[in-house]
Amino acid sequence: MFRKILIANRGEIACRVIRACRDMNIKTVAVYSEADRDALHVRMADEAIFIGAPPSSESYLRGEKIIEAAKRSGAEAIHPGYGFLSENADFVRLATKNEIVFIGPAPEAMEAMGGKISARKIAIEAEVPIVPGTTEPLESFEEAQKIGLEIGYPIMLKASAGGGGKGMRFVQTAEDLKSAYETARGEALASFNNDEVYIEKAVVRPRHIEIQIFADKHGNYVHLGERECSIQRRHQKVIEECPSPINSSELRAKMGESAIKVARAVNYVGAGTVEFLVSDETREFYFLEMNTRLQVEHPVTELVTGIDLVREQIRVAFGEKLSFAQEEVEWKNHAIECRVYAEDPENNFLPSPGTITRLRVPQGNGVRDDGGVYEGAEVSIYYDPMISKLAVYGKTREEAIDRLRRALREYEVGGIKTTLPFFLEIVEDEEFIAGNLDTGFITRFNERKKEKEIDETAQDLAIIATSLANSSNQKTVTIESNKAQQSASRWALAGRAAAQQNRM
Ligand code: MV4
Repeated sequence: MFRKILIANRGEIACRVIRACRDMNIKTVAVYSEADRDALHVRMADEAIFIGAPPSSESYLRGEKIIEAAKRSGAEAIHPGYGFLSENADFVRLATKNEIVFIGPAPEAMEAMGGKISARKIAIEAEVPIVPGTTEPLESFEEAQKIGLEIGYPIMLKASAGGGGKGMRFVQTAEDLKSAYETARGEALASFNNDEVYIEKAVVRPRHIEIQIFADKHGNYVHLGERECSIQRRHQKVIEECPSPINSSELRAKMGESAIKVARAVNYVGAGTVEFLVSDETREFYFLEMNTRLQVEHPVTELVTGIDLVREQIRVAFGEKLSFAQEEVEWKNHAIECRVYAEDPENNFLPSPGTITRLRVPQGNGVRDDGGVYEGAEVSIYYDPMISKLAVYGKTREEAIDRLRRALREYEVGGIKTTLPFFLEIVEDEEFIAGNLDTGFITRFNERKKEKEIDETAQDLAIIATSLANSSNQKTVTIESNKAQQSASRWALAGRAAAQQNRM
């Protein structure tokens, strides 16, 4: 086995990988930027090497500096985590040239899945269903018009180089096409330096369900089931779970088989994720894209399968066979993960950097927290503000939700704002509890919340009106109605009270 691995990442995922290495008796090397001198991953690793200024373009994205650090420390392999260099084919080539093992797939597999159009072509070859649409970039607006009519509205315009919803437009009718076409291309060019866009039929109220796959260098392929990721905010996942509330063992087997077909088509090695859109009505599924890395939400799969994905990645990269066969994979219990961010849910999820003055992480039955911070640590403005992933499991979805609520209540973070209060509201939401999860969930959730606030304000006003009518003392009434104005939103007030209680 490897004796030393360099982790080319930071935050919770760097800590996660260091823990797996420690399990396996492998020495660890952290890299860090100026902003991360005191970061948790630096404290946890056996060694740490400084790689540059805070902006990731000057540190965590500098392939040559990281290779140099690996050579200097004698690390035989590099684990990239997610983000940063994890899907950079040139970095893989640079590592290979320097005789360092990249823990992940070959650069060719990465490139094949890097573009959405290229990925769609591969899926067709592999006889896996894709969302109906084009498999070449649109040449002109006129062509878009023609195809739009053929496919039928609504349609989606998507950037070939896209990701994170950038360069993506939902187009309801032919009249909206012109402006959508222009803005999608403009956004694609600005974000990816590539203005290629293509058309997909819009799937109505789809679910986003992905399949975890794994392959070794000996031609063995397995799938580890699905993760339901339909709850997204601005195309960022917020909550992930397994099984999907619409899971059946039949659907899982079918989607798993399709995911393996896609992976095989590019000779994939290591951990990968194949994303699908699933129609809520028909349960039909369509290939969307493949992510050629370990994903943020991998703990959900670990909790239900009992397989350590990072350990398996390391074993496979070393050349060992998968430690299990498909028939041995069992799914037990129900797992749910929340991404805890240093963001203010009461202020449009604005990042909330600063020093964590108090930290109490939930524990107990069915709770796992993958964190990247400690009490006294600084959440910097330079990187993704996710501070931890709170994952829970229970025998049933109900039990998992009960434990999630308990864990969220136990969680205390002081000094910065976090998304914990937002999750506390979601676990109480009837639609979430019912498992009615689709792409529109967060929008509907926000609308329900607004309605509730209006209701409560109306109730407040009714109480004031009553007291007005009943009161003979004019002065008291004035004070009360002032109070009512301040508390235009009882929810906001409750939030502020919670903030004062928990985080000061
Ligand atoms: C779609 C879609 C409907 N039809 N594609 C893809 C990337 C993801 N971030 C959003 N994507 C979507 N692609 C077709 N053909 C709807 C979405 C979508 C979505 C998907 C899953 C979860 C949340 C979502 C929110 C908005 C749009």
